[in-house]
Amino acid sequence: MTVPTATPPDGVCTDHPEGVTHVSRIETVIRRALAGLIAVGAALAAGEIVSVAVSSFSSPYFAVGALLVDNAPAPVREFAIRTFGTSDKQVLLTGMAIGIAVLAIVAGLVERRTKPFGSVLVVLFGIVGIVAAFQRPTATATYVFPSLAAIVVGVLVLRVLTGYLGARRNAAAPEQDGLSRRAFVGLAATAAVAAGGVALVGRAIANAGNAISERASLKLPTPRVRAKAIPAGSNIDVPGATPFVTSNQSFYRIDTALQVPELKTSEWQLRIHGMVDREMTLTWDDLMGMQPVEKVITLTCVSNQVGGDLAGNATWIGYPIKDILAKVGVQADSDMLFSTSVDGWTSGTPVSALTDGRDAILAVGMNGQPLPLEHGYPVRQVVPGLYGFVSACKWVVDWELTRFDRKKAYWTERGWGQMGPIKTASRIDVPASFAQVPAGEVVIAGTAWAQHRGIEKVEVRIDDGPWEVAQLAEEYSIDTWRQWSYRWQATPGQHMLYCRATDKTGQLQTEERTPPIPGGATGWHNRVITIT
Ligand SMILES: Nc1nc2c(c(=O)[nH]1)N[C@H]1C(S)=C(S)[C@@H](COP(=O)(O)O)O[C@H]1N2
Ligand SMILES: [Mo]
Repeated sequence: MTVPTATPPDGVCTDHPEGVTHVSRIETVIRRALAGLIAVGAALAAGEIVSVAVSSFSSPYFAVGALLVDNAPAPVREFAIRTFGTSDKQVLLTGMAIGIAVLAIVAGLVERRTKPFGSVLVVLFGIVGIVAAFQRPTATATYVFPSLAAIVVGVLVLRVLTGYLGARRNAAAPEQDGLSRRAFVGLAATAAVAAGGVALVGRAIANAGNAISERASLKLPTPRVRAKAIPAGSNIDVPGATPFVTSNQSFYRIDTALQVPELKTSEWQLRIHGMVDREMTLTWDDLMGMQPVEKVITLTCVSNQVGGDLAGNATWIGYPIKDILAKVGVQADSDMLFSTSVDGWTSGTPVSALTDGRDAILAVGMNGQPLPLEHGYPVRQVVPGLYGFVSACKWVVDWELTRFDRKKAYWTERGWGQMGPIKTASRIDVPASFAQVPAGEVVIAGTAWAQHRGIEKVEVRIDDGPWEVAQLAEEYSIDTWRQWSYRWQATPGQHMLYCRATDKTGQLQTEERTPPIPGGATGWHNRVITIT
């Protein structure tokens, strides 16, 4: 940075009849840093508003984020999910914002009249945005515009705020800002307010008449046959126990989407192609002309740790996948349904699991409402017995019938398994970890699942005692989880509680502790509590 050797007091210098300003070193640094921040903020705002016109997926900020998500090495991703859980996206976006702010300050500090390093940095950011936007599955040539707008606005604002554009050049100190303090503050405030306003207006336009407002008034089709009623006995009457049906608000959410796709029913299509006798494209109206079914199915994520809560049970409304596959005619040597989401994520589901008679559905409703946007609005897949990463494609828009030896889906490409059968699991929900409970009768309660095989038995062990059979809640179906409880005469002291389940094929839950990757965690859940 060029700083005048003798720093006169701030303000207008009386030596210069033109009113050229001298600025102290510290004020110069602050001005430059602010100029960089405001310029880059304005650039991002410009990118966002143009992306409203192009496509939300063309936003340079989110495109760069998506690029990071899709290319994060497996250990980094594992760490992020373990450490931040489902707030990993917020953490990434915040981290990006901090990184960008630092680079923006640098850009401001290094900008010069004839050596515009800061502007070059802004252009480089923009180019990264363009490259990232073109990686989006929906990219078209127009995806260049948001980043181009960001570049133009960023460079212009930076040049103006550093006084290199539109302000009088200071002949005595050509690298010094030619702006008076008042002019700088006025321009900086104007640019900051304008950028903020543009960003807000962009949000508002994007939200008007979009999928969110459509969903609020969407009428779900009425299934002719409702799901079997949930018997009262499927819920256990223990305070703190996991409810049999998970509300949409508390249903776990796992996906790679930094921006929840906003797809309207009128924009939704499912193209079915590949190893089929008749290619077909389904629209929302086509679906509405078909017979919906209603099913209660428990979903589970392969990333769930022993004792973890990445599982949920809902009543789904949708269309049997096997009926749709029958319409297109799956060729005999096709063994995989390769599904693609509108955000580019893919899953590969064994055709056998979709046609063997189980309730695999193309779902449009969840617990009596249209799918929440984060759970796949308007259409997703739900397949009993398989982990979500091989089966539960949200925002699904493309089905290719293919073979496992020809294609690999998103997570399989990143080191996870291929077929994804759900492993038998059981967990203790009550009492809480490290709870202090008075001696006497203590109810231990939990959840167990082995979707599409069913839960036969759950056993509980206290410390090194014998395994005792727990009481099972009434079974709804083999595709749903099952609650259990055990009454224990607790004696004072610290105790370790264990549980394990046996599925209906007679297979006992695996004792050996293994991590979630590649095919789901194994091991018996345990919990330490203190009886007082
Ligand atoms: N488009 C898309 N669909 C997806 C995913 C994803 O990342 N993108 N994740 C899958 C995984 S790993 C799981 S466990 C389930 C979770 O569904 P939920 O978020 O509705 O609970 O969605 C599946 N469908
Ligand atoms: Mo998952």
